[in-house]
Amino acid sequence: MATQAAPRTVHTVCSHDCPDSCGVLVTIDATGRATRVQGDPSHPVTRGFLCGKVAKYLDRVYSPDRLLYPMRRRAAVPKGPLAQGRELAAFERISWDEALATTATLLQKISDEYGPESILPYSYAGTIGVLGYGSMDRRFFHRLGASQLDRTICSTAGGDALVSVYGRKLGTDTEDFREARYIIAWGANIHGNNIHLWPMIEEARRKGAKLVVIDPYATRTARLADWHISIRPGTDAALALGLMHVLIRESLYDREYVDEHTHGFERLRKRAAEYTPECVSRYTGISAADIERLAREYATTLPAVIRMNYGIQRAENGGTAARAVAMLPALIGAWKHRGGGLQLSTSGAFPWDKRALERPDLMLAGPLKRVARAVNMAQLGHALTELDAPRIHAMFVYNSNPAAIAPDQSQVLRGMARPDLFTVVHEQFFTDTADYADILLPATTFLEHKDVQGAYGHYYVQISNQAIEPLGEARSNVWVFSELAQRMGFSEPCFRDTPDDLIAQALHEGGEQPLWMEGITAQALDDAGGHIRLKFEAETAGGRFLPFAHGGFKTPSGKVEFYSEAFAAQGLDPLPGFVPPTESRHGVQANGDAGVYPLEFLPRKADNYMNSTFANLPVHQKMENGYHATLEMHQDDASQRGIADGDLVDVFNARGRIQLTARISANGHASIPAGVVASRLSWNKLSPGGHNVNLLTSQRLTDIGGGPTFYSTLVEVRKAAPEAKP
Ligand SMILES: Nc1nc2c(c(=O)[nH]1)N[C@H]1C(S)=C(S)[C@@H](COP(=O)(O)OP(=O)(O)OC[C@H]3O[C@@H](n4cnc5c(=O)[nH]c(N)nc54)[C@H](O)[C@@H]3O)O[C@H]1N2
Ligand SMILES: Nc1nc2c(c(=O)[nH]1)N[C@H]1C(S)=C(S)[C@@H](COP(=O)(O)OP(=O)(O)OC[C@H]3O[C@@H](n4cnc5c(=O)[nH]c(N)nc54)[C@H](O)[C@@H]3O)O[C@H]1N2
Ligand code: SF4
Ligand SMILES: [Mo]
Repeated sequence: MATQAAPRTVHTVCSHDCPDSCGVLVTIDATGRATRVQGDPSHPVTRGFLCGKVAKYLDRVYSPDRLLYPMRRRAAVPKGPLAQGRELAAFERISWDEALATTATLLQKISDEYGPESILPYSYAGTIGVLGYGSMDRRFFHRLGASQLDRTICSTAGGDALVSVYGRKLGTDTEDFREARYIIAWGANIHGNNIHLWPMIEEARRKGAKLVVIDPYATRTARLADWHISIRPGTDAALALGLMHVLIRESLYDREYVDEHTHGFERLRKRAAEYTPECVSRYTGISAADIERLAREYATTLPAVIRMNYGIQRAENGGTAARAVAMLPALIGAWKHRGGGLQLSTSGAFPWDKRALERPDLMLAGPLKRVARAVNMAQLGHALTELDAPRIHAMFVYNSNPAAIAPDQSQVLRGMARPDLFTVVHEQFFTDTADYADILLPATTFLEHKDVQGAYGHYYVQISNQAIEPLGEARSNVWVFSELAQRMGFSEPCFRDTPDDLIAQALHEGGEQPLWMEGITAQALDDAGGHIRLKFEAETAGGRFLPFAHGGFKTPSGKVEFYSEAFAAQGLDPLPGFVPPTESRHGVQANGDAGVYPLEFLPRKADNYMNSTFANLPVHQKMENGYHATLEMHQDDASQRGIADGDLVDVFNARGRIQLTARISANGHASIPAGVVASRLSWNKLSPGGHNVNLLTSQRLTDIGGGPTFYSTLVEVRKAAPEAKP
């Protein structure tokens, strides 16, 4: 990158795992240093502002704690937690040449000895840039014949549920929320996790719209809403069925839309008939009158839109819950109106050329000569300690911090501590996972590499340019896997593709571009100043996008599927129904645990971190101040246990015990209802006792999509014995 006249501004895209995918303008000074980040004012969703986390991004990019060169674990140092600031002593600096050569040699040896499937890639969405998330890395592991990773950790329960009903992951346009008159935020922490939707909602409210929040926890969004419905965790399917019951009983549904566009209404009607408001009230803790009122308001205040987010699908029955909620807009014909419908994810609108980027065909060209087995990332503990045929002997971690974010942490860490496991970690910081690395590689941030990006919360394609030179010897994901492939002797030309080549491939440049992507090229993105809206014009009059106003379902029946023949064929319930999570107050009979561990635990995300990202940075810690290592409890639960605000408490179940400080909301302002306790995700090494909330979560999977069940966790809490105080 030649130094240009300064100061100058470079268009980048925030690549953190957030629906908003903000356009970020970076100001660069004469020395090539970034001096300012700012939301792109010309981006219709970013609208010139960034969230608090990324407004402080330069503190992260230029943090003194960045990993700046490759390292190798010193021979005598066992794998395991290292105190923050002391990590360097456990490693010795090596060159990239040596790091790559050692990695290639060991992966080859392990592949020869145990078969390539004994190698496990572990990555998620540290970056959601199209190249950084999955391109050269996938090619590499496909050619190697490594186990495939089933990337379930976040959204597969809800995603598969949405697809089972509509056949695709599309939703109401974020910008059209302005036109709504009734907005339900359902398991959606908009202020914490999706802030760029808020101005659209505010605009709608200024025109008289009502905002309803359905969340067990009183988020900032809930406190600012017109109506906060505090639902018991894991009971959303029951509520959705209760609403259907009222809508159908009172003929508030849209007969025309239902007749023309849906499949299985009569069977759904019978099912919903079982869910009277009284019975649903017993499950959800919401009064029958409120359930009726919500149904009536929702069906009669059009356009009505639901912002469903992933909060509801982190329960054991979360797939069915998302399915049931997703059916509501079809029942009332909400999709017909601009500003009506539902948004869970918009990611299905971006037709990237995934086959070209990921090259799954390379599995057949490699030593395996077949499709490799898939390992569920939500059961990493099991994979590293119990999986056989073959056993996992090497793990390559990038874009993820599994030691902190994966459930059932004690088993995960036991696996990661195995001396016979060869672990490579490509990271920006000394995370909890880096503490277990044999080889540690420094990674770039989105300011330091080029990428292209879509979004799961809007409909713009964006180009993210390289704004600054990589810090130290940091290198991008694309670079690392391209170099490694060459050291492994993979001769296919695709391993030499540059980021620009990959971007062109992602956009189908030089071939026939699919509908919605026509004319969107790297050059066009540059010319447009960084972002281009997907080309919906071909399908819609006036350029507004109403995804399901007139059909467009990609289900087997070609309709909205209230009843799923595909589920029936798999032996699953073809209709939505309420099955209480094993670990929940209604699951008592199912496992007997609720007597011992009576409190429902929500191990939530921090408003000022991004999963575990940012947790180590002082500015972000300061913003999160007051919540770090706390357990939010209702006064009643605290009093019953003799616990006062500020007391140190043990939070435990059969999987482990962590110590937190009780944070008891004053009466009337409870953040959480009685029977539910909540805490937030952070790094283990920054948590008292060295473990975060995931020590308590289980590897049980969701009913649909094989996702984790973080929000179906039972615990008990007691005042910590004085001698246990750290
Ligand atoms: N600041 C910040 N922003 C983020 C993230 C972050 O960690 N911090 N993470 C990013 C990621 S990876 C994702 S996937 C998105 C997710 O964004 P969201 O989908 O909003 O995810 P969550 O925060 O898990 O859950 C949202 C809300 O659901 C509530 N909830 C929990 N259980 C239930 C339930 O049973 N029923 C109902 N109705 N509500 C329930 C929680 O209390 C929470 O307030 O956010 C992204 N944005
Ligand atoms: N208890 C509990 N657990 C949870 C959740 C919860 O709500 N509660 N949320 C779950 C959800 S929704 C998700 S999505 C997962 C998220 O889990 P992860 O995807 O592991 O997310 P992060 O914790 O943000 O860790 C991402 C890491 O990637 C690194 N990184 C960023 N960019 C790059 C890059 O370009 N290259 C490389 N090599 N590394 C990079 C960052 O430094 C960071 O350490 O956590 C899950 N775990
Ligand atoms: S984390 Fe989300 S809201 Fe914050 S800058 Fe990135 S995309 Fe925007
Ligand atoms: Mo996520």
